[in-house]
Amino acid sequence: MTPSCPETIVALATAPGRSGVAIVRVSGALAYSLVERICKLKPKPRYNHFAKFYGKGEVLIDEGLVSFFPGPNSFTGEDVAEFHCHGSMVVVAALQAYMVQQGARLAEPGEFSKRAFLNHKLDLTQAEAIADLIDASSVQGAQMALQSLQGVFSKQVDAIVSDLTQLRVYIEASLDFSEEDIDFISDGDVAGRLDTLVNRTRALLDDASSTVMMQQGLQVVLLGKPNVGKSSLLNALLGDDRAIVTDQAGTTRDVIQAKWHCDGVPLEVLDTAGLHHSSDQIEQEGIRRTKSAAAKANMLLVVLDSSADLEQELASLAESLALDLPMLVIANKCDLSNEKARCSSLGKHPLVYISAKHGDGVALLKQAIFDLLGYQCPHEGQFMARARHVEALELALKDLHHGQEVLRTSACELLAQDLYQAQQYLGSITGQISADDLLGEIFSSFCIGK
Ligand SMILES: Nc1nc2c(ncn2[C@@H]2O[C@H](COP(=O)(O)OP(=O)(O)O)[C@@H](O)[C@H]2O)c(=O)[nH]1
Ligand SMILES: [Mg+2]
Repeated sequence: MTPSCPETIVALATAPGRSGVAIVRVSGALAYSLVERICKLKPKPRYNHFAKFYGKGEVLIDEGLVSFFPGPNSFTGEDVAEFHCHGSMVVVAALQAYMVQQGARLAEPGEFSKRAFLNHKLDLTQAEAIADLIDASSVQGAQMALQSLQGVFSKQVDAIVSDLTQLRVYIEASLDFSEEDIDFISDGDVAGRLDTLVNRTRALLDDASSTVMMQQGLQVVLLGKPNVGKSSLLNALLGDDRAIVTDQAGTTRDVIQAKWHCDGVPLEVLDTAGLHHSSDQIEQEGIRRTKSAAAKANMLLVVLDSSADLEQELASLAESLALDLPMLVIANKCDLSNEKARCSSLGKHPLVYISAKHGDGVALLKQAIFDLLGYQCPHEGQFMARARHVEALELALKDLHHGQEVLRTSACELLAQDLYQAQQYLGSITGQISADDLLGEIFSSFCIGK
């Protein structure tokens, strides 16, 4: 076999085990001849033949359906054959063993999708969506993965990449004419086009990161002095008596972990020992654990007593923690301080007045948590993204922001560089951008004549 003609691969496409039907799938140059040999027939493209399946030594293994999909109009883009046999692992093993004897090899995980990507049948996000669809544990997750598989996410990335490419082409071309007395930047509304690109990338990033939060979940830590109502709040969020609540300071000594499904987002909430100066050895260890849990969290819920001086309390807690994490301040026991449950702010942090004991303001708190995390509930047509895509969008956005800065202050060369990098990051999402694409675009859209 030459390297340009990849080996023929074979794998069980259905779940292993006893079942009514099992499907053995083959992809590669030997697919047709394997059908001929095993089924003693010349398959018609995309037709279901009923056939007997013969294995080593022409022994009859099973009977079932066989179909052949000639490349490039197949899932992988290569010749593909599917053998539908009875769902017996003995039959499957015999079929596969015979195919291997005839020159095929067992496929590696994901190899069919990888070939589909390499043969441009799918882009990377679509290939990833197949895995996400298979792994989806909820109807919503499956629907979102299906949207990605149908190219909803890729189309949005491609649309941004296309506009970014046009802007790059314009900037690169204007560099060639930099001696001439033309103001390319203002004539081409470069700043306006760049602002639009930033806004669209940010919107896509918000959408993408929300779906990642939905899949991966987040860790949220309840922090505060003893007796402010952290454990009461945990119980109110869960709607369950998970943690012991008493009016004695130091009731919670260890970190308590609880799963909280907050409108479909799996959050892990950690209730902790109260932060204060203590000479008690057990409490000291509890406080050490509180700090260590806080350092690993995605977000801190700082619980204060609403009758205290909130600013001062927050400052002293923030000082003892010295963490740079998203922080939501909760003024609890609003029933005692005659405050209504409501949203406000404390310095740069959002603030929510609640009564954990009476359950007032818990809905406001949920929304404030989502707002601070930048989480948006899935909308109609919501696609599924992965952490890799979020990272690429963040990096692209960073470069575009840098581009906005250099446009205000200095040369076009630096802007061209930022746009180039942003394009690489965005292109890495779908796996479709290469240097050749840009060259093609430059030559096709400009007739510079030199
Ligand atoms: N009135 C009132 N009491 C509360 C509220 N939240 C908690 N408490 C009381 O405050 C005391 C300490 O609560 P707890 O949840 O154990 O505080 P923690 O030490 O921060 O975990 C208990 O007696 C609770 O019943 C509230 O919203 N209103
Ligand atoms: Mg407690």
